[in-house]
Amino acid sequence: QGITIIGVPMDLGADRRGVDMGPSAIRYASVQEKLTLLGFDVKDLGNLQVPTPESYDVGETHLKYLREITSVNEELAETLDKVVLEGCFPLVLGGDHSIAIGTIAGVAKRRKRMGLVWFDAHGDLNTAETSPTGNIHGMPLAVSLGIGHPDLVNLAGFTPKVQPENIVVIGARSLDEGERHLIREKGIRVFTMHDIDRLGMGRVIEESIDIVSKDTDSVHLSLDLDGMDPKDAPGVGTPVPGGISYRESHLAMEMLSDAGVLTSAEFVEVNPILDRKNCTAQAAVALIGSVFGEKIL
Ligand code: DIR
Ligand code: MN
Ligand code: MN
Ligand code: MN
Repeated sequence: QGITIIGVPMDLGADRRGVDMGPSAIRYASVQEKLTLLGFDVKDLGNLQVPTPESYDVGETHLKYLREITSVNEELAETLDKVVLEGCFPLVLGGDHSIAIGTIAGVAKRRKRMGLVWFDAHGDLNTAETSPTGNIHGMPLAVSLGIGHPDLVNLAGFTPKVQPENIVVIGARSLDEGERHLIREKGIRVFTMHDIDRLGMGRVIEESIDIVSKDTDSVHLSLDLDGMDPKDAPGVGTPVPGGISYRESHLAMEMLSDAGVLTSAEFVEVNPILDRKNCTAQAAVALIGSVFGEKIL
């Protein structure tokens, strides 16, 4: 099968600079070599063009860089729609998590019903009204549910992109008040770190696979590296202690791979400036290997 890589060097959606270098860091960690060795036909489209913050005004402080983030996401959605039409597996490299708005719009466009695995320390369920920061990287899951600024919600000409019952959030340990409300209101299945501690990652993923594959025709994995424990993935803008371990993350990817349900994936929030010898990008590439069937034996 073919895999198409797209880099999105976006750092307008978060406060810490340097996440725009994430796609390079992941490429330097040999993502293409790994996938080629696993037997895939890999095509790398390079990076989308992303405006530098120095050249633009931040705009409204409760939706920072809304215009620029919207236009990059529009282009990303169009690009991914083509990749899906070609029958290739889209692998998106970020960039901050605001790019999930375009990724999900692009991969959901031709699908009737998509499942979504959201691996993250955060809920990314804020709106301009509930966000404590105004950073759009804290909003993409809400936007994909059809909640948020109309320019973001209506991207690619349809809304919502996903239904709450087809979503799982894995690894949550830092939620804002408005996000907790939305989780309860929409009945979104959130496996917090508490659940992972109690049930074990194996059970969590078994239940997750049921949720995202029930009555769906595709499943997208949106993986924020800050879902992992900062000891194993220090190169992220908003690290939160007490996260998913290196092995638990691998088990999750291996089980998703064995289930054969994934149809697209994105790896976001790798920030090489805050990293230790590119180990976060290396962790991302190791996880990508497991997603595509790499085995220990
Ligand atoms: C926080 C941080 N909830 C916000 N979100 C992050 O700004 O909305 N998401 N870091 O990955
Ligand atoms: Mn996060
Ligand atoms: Mn984030
Ligand atoms: Mn996130």
